[in-house]
Amino acid sequence: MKEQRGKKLQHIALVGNPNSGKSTIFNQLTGLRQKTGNFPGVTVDMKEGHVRFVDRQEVILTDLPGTYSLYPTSSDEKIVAAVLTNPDDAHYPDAVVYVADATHLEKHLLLLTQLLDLNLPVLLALNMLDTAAQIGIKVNAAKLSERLGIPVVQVSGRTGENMPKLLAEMEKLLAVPVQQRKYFYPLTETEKHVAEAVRLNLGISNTYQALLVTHHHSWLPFLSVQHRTTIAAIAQNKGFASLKNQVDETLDRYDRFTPIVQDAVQHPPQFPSTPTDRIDEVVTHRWAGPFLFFAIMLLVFQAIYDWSSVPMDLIESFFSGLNVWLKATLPEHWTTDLLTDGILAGLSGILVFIPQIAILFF
Ligand SMILES: Nc1nc2c(ncn2[C@@H]2O[C@H](COP(=O)(O)OP(=O)(O)OP(=O)(O)O)[C@@H](O)[C@H]2O)c(=O)[nH]1
Ligand SMILES: [Mg+2]
Repeated sequence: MKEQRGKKLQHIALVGNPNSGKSTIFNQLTGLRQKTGNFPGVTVDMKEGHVRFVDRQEVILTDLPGTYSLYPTSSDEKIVAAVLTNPDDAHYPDAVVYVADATHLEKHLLLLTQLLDLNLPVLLALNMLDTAAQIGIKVNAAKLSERLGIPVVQVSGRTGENMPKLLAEMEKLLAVPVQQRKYFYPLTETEKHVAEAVRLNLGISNTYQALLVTHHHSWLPFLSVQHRTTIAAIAQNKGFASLKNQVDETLDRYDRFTPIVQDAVQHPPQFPSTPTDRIDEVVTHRWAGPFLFFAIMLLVFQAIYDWSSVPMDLIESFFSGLNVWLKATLPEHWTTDLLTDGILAGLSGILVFIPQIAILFF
């Protein structure tokens, strides 16, 4: 970690769902060129940059991979869960900027509510302000801020709108210590028992953090073998069903934040659907969806097993032609046999599968 006049620099992390615009905002704030892209999973590792506030205080900004919740399903999502459940991690943030897509807010707040329960200092950056304005979506930031109990800033990573305001809020966030919040998701009795036991055993300060550590004890990299054994014993002893609890917790969180979003977001009377929405309407339709799925599968099989035979036959006939020509041209010798029946035949046997593999990858 870099030091400033002998003082450790504070860390602010950009957290949010995939494709919410974290890397775009990271680039705006740091002046760096982190890769961005209009599909999930563009950032699969952490990237750090430096940001200087108006009072010249410097902080480290971390661009984390996108994740839908702290219940990860892929290795890049696990990075986020592993950092945020371990205050001793070198990347553990002093504050979090939660980036959400203002045009799809109803899908973006699950992870934020988990961060609230970890009692992290967090502010909500409502991104894509430009698109929201274009399609007539208005978000009442003051209402959202009041209901969630955190600062809310409306920004556009693409146009750079309100970036100075975001910087000012980030600075304030670091300056004011966060009070112990009321849990957004009140744990069930079993969860409380398990989490409290794990919390006391491992010396964790936050109950929700202890619950997450319990859920993920089998893979969290910072846990010792002894800790894993202890947690597994506690979970088994209290009849803790990890997967079921994760599902129930997620549904409960949705039930709690959906009314907040509905209250704060105003859609235009005739909500114009985006191209993605129109595609979704067809491909996820009750009848058309399965039909399309089987049609695409059929197309894939047809392409792999039938259409690919054309380039395969071409490759085969090219090599057999070459083989015949070489045998007729070269003198009869074991090196000719090695070249024709050994090397060329072997190559042909491998290359003949390239069309099928290429189609499969496509
Ligand atoms: N219209 C609009 N598009 C934006 C804005 N911010 C980001 N985008 C676009 O949204 C897409 C995703 O942006 P990224 O910055 O790669 O998103 P990310 O959150 O880093 O995504 P992951 O790395 O996959 O988690 C890109 O095509 C951006 O150009 C914005 O304010 N307005
Ligand atoms: Mg990214």
